[in-house]
Amino acid sequence: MSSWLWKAGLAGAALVAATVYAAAQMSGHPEMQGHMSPGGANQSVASPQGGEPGQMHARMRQMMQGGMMPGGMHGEMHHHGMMGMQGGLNDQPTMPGQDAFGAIQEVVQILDSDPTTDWSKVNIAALREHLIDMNEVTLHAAATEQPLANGIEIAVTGEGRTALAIKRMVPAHVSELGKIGWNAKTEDLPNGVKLTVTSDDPKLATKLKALGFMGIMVQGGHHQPHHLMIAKGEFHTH
Ligand SMILES: [Cu+2]
Repeated sequence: MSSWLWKAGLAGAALVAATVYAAAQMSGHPEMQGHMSPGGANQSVASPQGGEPGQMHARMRQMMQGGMMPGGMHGEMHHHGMMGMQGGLNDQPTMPGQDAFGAIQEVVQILDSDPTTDWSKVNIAALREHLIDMNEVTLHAAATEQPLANGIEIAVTGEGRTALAIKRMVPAHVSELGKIGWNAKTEDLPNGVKLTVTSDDPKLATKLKALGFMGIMVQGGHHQPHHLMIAKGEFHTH
């Protein structure tokens, strides 16, 4: 169906794209826009040679007119996957710049697209503070690891904000380790904490020594749900 589109040339294709875009807007389904191709929603399925000039124009239109719409990122990423393989010249980057910036951007998009979000409770500043703590603990804390017969003992220390972040995050992580059945504890140090993790299982004891401080800190996968809770104002300690 698209051969006439080619012959119609750039202006014609752009006109079709604009019409389809306008129809999508009027239909009251803004989420369709991210998936729209100039010949209609089915075209990309029926004829996957989507590198036509018209599609480029449709995409640029989306970027200009609808780039900031709620849920728009999903549409953009959908397009990125298709366009990326074709090496489209007008392809747009998806990396937000910094990991913490991207984490906050993702959470704000989730809150934006959730009609039940209570904006009177939302606290993005608290999430930012926690992500700064994570940065301090991940990148700036000193971890002195001491192997034990049945596990590992780690002195985690730092200066100023780093020490505060260690004291907030590492003891909180111990309770998360308890949930996955690991035997962990912390003791206070003047500029951080001493983290001890042990096991009666010799295999796990060997693994603990191999994981070391950061390998142990990433256990549990609880940060993602906790970040959303912090942003929603439903979680005050981490
Ligand atoms: Cu976190």
